[in-house]
Amino acid sequence: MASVTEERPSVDLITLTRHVLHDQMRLGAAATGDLTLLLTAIQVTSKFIATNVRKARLINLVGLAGETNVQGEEQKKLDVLSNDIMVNALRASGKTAVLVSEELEDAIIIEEKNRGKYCVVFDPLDGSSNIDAGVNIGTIFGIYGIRPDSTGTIEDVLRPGREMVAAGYTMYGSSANLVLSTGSGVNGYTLDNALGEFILTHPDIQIPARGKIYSFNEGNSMYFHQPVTDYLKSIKFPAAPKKPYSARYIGSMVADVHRTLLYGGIFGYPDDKKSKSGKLRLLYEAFPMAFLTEQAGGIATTGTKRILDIVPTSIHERCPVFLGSKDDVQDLMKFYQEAAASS
Ligand code: AHM
Ligand code: MG
Repeated sequence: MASVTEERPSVDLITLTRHVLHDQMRLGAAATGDLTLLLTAIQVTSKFIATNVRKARLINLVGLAGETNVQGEEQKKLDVLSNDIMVNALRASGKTAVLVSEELEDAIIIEEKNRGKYCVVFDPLDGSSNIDAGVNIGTIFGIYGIRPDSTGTIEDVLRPGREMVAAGYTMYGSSANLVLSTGSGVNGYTLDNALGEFILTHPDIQIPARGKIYSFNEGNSMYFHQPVTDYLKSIKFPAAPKKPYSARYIGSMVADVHRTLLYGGIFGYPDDKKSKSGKLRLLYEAFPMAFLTEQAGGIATTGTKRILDIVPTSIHERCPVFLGSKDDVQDLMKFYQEAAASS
């Protein structure tokens, strides 16, 4: 028979706010509490978006923006609504100076009265092609501090990803999972709907050094460059006694990266003969995911260079992405090195 203590629910829940506060207190006087407050604003937006994702089908949130409902009110597509939720909450937090969203062509420079010292780059609802099918989607975000003496300009976000002070995502699936790094490891939190709090459920996430899963959109195979084609062949037709890798591809970066962080393996969205920089956006997709991957002990590369070292030249630029387990990504990189050596 199980003992009473084994059956007791946990009575010491670590909430995201408590965990971040503790993390920031370690910095002593250097921590003003501003980042904690900003992260609090972000987790509130995640709860709000999670609620809307869950009831989307019921309240006509799916479908195209610009449609009108029977009352003649304009319907907002979930990704447009999520963008509005984030912009409003981040502006109102008083902690931001510059916002970059996948949904907005231009960066938002926050007016003086609401201005803080952080810049947030985000994709409010990534994987939107999956919304109508009820497949996992997510919010991705990265945070920079503004440069000394800056009051907030676009230059504050045109900086390498390694200069981010925090990055994370929230995945909206069977539960909402927020995964965050403030630069000292990666932690995962699950939204307890009854409490309305994100609870620490995945402390100190470490990517296994090698996995057994590859995650690429192989529908693009005819466009892939040779190193990618050769690498994929090597994991699908390995020399005995090695076994072939399993394929898993959801088409939602947040879900594919989440699985990669937990189970290991490699996720890739390469550049190819059709898309010379790939598909994924550098600032608010590749950088935050590369930041988390490195913090979890993995590697994130374009195939030839570290993603976090890229200096962006525009806010919506794209970049090739390969990330995941150290050994798997290194194997992929060897194909690029061999191709460079023989050319
Ligand atoms: P989006 O920002 O328009 O949603 O596109 C990004 C998404 C990623 O979540 C995912 O990794 C990728 O696009 C999937 O692309 P594809 O459908 O070409 O495989
Ligand atoms: Mg996106």
